[in-house]
Amino acid sequence: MEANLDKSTFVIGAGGSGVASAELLRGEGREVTLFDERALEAVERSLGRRLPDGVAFRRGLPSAEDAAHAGLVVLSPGIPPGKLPLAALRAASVPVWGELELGFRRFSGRVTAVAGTNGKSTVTTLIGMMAQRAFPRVFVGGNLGTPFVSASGAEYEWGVVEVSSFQLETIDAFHPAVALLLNITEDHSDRYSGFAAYAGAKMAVFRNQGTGDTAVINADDPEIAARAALIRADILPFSLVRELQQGVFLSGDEMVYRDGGREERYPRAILRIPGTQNVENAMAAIAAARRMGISEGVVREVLSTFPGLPHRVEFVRSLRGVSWYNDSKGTNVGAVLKALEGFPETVVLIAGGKDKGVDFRPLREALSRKARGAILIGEARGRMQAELAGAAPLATADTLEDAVRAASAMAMPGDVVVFSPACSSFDMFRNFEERGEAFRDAVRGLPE
Ligand code: UMA
Repeated sequence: MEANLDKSTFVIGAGGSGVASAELLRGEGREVTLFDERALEAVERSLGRRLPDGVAFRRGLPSAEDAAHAGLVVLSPGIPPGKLPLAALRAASVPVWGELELGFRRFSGRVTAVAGTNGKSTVTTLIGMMAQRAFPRVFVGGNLGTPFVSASGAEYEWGVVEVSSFQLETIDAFHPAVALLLNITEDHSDRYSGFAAYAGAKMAVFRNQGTGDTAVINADDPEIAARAALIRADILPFSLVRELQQGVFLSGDEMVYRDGGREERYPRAILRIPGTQNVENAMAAIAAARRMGISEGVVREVLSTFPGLPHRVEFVRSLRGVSWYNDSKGTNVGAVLKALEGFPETVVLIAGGKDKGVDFRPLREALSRKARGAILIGEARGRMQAELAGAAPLATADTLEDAVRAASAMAMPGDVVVFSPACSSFDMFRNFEERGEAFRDAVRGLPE
């Protein structure tokens, strides 16, 4: 379905994606109405600025009657498509594109897209740093923070874009030359009808690929393996446990890259980012970067200097033999499991936050094996306590500061305390960054 550009464009959601989309379309001379369920004052307060000139604002979402007046709908990722009058829009032949789709249609270069429940931001940043050293003009962003639409209007060779399942729900022509799927574990159960729907949204990253394109997939992930037959691109897998003739795998202390008869070896020890999850992230980045034509030397240089992202199993402080880590970006169960497995030490876990409706029981086995105990906070703490009872000693706390004090009392010298919430932050904080900063402050405030 093609957009009717003589009619008004409805941009739904006035956050970062919506405002960047509205600005772009307005700049192209379109008539734009921005919709949001919050009042204009609240929207502008959180944006920290006025809406762009010439953009009309309407509180609420479009009704079925509005559909006939639109030529195109651009949807922000945080708003479920089901909140729109989809049948009326379809009847009026109005396409519904996500911000990712709009960004792709306006982008001048080739695209590498990074999808997966966990590791996306780290892998996007790694590939982005490699690409920026190899090519003069590279855009790095997407779900990572800078909306993809903001890349339009400039010339780029490559875009390295983190893509969420929310964004992938509303693609049409989006076609990455290199697409990565790092893993699929349960997340966002408050948005999807079931795991199959969530996994299906992630697999859409490969939908428009064909011969000549590259799909980098985690060969160890059973959910991806079960769906790999859907992929038409050339598959370059990575594995921690299996030797591959084609792909990247861990062999002893080396990450081995094999592609078309060529072999390169990257020592694991060059990585500054800790844990086996980061070996996977590095292998995914090697596969994508080499396929993008980035040299082996640049790949090595970035792998050996990248210090990791803030709020991603980030070291905060060592106090009385206890090491404290901030993993505020660990917003789902799979992320917590990866964080726990990444530490050889005994762990005290601080977790909890906004309840996304996921099953917390997959944490039980790792907690019983690795944890001295867990302190639970936030809206989800009651359900977490019920689902994790008996796996490890559990306590609850009303605030993050109280949780830090309780963890400090529980931890023994040689332990690690990690704040890896398995939940989003929106019950107590504005976002995961603010929550991670609050954790760091509380930890730094512990008396010597
Ligand atoms: N809104 C409504 N009705 C709703 C939901 C939201 O009116 O039902 C309005 C809100 O009042 C707000 C606006 O929509 O004004 C927010 O839109 P949005 O939630 O799409 O957020 P943006 O600010 O546009 O940010 C989005 C991504 N957010 C989400 O997917 C929820 C950001 O990812 C992304 O960085 C940004 O676009 C740029 O591409 C954040 C995220 O949490 C980090 N992503 C999820 C994740 O990583 O797990 C998917």
